[in-house]
Amino acid sequence: MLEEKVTNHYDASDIQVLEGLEAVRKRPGMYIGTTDVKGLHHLVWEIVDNSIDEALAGYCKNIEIIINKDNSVTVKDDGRGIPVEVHPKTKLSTVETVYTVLHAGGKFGGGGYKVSGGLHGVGASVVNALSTSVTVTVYKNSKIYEAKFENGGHIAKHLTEIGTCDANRTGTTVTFKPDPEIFDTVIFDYNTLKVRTRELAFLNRGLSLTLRDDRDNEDTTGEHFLYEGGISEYVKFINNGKNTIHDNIIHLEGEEDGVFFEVAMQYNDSYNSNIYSFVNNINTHDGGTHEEGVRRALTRLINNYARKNGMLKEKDENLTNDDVREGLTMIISCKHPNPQFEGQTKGRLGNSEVRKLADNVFSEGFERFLLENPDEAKLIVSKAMLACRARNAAKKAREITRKSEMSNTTFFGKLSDCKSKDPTVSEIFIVEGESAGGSAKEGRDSMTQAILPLKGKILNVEKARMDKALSNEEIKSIITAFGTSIGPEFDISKLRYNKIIIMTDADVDGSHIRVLLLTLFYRFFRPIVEAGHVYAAQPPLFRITHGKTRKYVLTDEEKEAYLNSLPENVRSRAEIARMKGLGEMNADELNETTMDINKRVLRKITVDDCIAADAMFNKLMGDEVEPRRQFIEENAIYVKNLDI
Ligand code: 1YM
Repeated sequence: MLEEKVTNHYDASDIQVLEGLEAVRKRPGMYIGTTDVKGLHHLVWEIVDNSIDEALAGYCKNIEIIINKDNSVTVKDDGRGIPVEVHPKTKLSTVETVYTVLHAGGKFGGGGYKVSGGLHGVGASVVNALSTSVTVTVYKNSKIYEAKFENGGHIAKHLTEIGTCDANRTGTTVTFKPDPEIFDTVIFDYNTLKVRTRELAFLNRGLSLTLRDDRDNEDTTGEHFLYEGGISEYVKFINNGKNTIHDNIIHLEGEEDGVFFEVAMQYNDSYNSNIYSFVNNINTHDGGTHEEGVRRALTRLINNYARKNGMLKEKDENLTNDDVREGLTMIISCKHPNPQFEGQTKGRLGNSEVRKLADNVFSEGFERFLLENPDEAKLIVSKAMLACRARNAAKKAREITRKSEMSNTTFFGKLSDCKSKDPTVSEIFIVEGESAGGSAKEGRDSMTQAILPLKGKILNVEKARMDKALSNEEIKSIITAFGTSIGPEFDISKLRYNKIIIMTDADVDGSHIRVLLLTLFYRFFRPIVEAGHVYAAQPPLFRITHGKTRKYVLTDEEKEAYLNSLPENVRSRAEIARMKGLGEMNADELNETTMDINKRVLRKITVDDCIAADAMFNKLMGDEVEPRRQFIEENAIYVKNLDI
């Protein structure tokens, strides 16, 4: 009788549970954003977030993430272990409740708050809903407990004691296998997991995170990430390989009413800034009050210092936010019990009290730094003053650019524009070399295709300020052709082409030019890249002729595959020519292989992770030659998404 009652109860709660999880399966996007590869990796972070919460509460020191042979993922922590007692409302164990009831999580913990990112505690049940199997093991009270779920969250095994363990062993281990019916792909990418795992280690100092890939080799111990210096070490990591203008990284922190705020910074001698901010370990890519507080204080303090020490005279204009951030690498991290995320992508912190906290903590600490380190202070201020001068010079240069743009057409340089003035159908080919430019001009559809030949290598903007870039002829013609202007006047709505297509040779030189162009776009036209307007053309590497048939292929592999597909007697007589470069192709050939919208292969260039991209651009464009060389030779440009 008693047993029947219990069973009945489970049935009832099962139904409720499944309704909740069914909603997640019906609209996964609402819970994890997307069901592409990004959404897939999101599942890992939902589980890891629970471990990080446990670490932030002070109970967990080690977290391990393992990609298993079958592409399931295991996350282990040494926290207290998810509570195992029966939950009064659901009559299920708390473990099962957390994994099957939407909006469980924090409510069941009692006291304290969750400060890590994620879905406010609904993460575990969402992961369960989107997995074919989940196993949760809890080590607690000298016992080992296990619960299993299958096919989108159905309880397959209620929480059961399966053994005993040392009294001091506690923790939670979760293994889940994403549902291939939900996700476009269920193959985890090691590097994606690595970048974020490392970031979590930087953002949570003293916490040890280990990542291991068991798919090809079970003997590896994985990679360990543990940073006692926290975000200071993040700054050091980003500045690695750059010339810093002061040795010590400035690290400031403070807390008020349960809100913790910290910032780490160091200037290098480059002209770009790398400022990244986080709230509860989530990247606030659109900034917010924590960033504003720091920015306001930084600009005010540097101006005050410059005036007090006679570096800025009375008649001089104030340094701007942009001036004082040139060459600045900065990480801002805020842990907030009740963050308000704003904006369309929820990438902005809105809590107004944080502005003041950030300003106070930063101004107090940074003022002390300036006073105690006068040599470094002068270097920092001088750099901002140089930036100010360059900004004014660039403004003049842009004005000249705009004037000549309006007054004559010669300013378009060597641009052969298309006839259409409709940006939605127009495209521009940026072509390496004038001879290739000639063939491209002949082979194009002049209605919609514009050609801009580049004379030689364009300036490396990673190493040049905007004023210098603006005096470079190639860059000037690109800016004019695009129509968007750059810097403060940049306006993407004025973009004159829907597709910007980089057309370079399939050799080392071509790759180099392509990287220089990508750097230019990334630094000066980032919204254009983000909006998906930039492509790389893929000129063929081989021409295979047999009889009257001509076939162009892009890679050695394709060549082999194509030859193997031919009957033996045809294959033996096929002629294979290696295409020497764009300049060697005649107009028809170029049109057929690279420009004709029905036949060509384009690769879309994206910047989906600014931090990763920046690290790569620095490797490519920074002072160290060897990694650059190696990269260019491997020719693996930051391009993906085949678009035919
Ligand atoms: C590998 C995933 O989930 N660890 C984890 C989760 C919890 C706790 C400890 C925990 C929290 C609390 C008390 C509390 C969770 N507990 C809950 C709930 N790792 C992983 N480690 N005791 C243990 O918040 O008070 C949800 S998550 F709701 F049951 F308390």
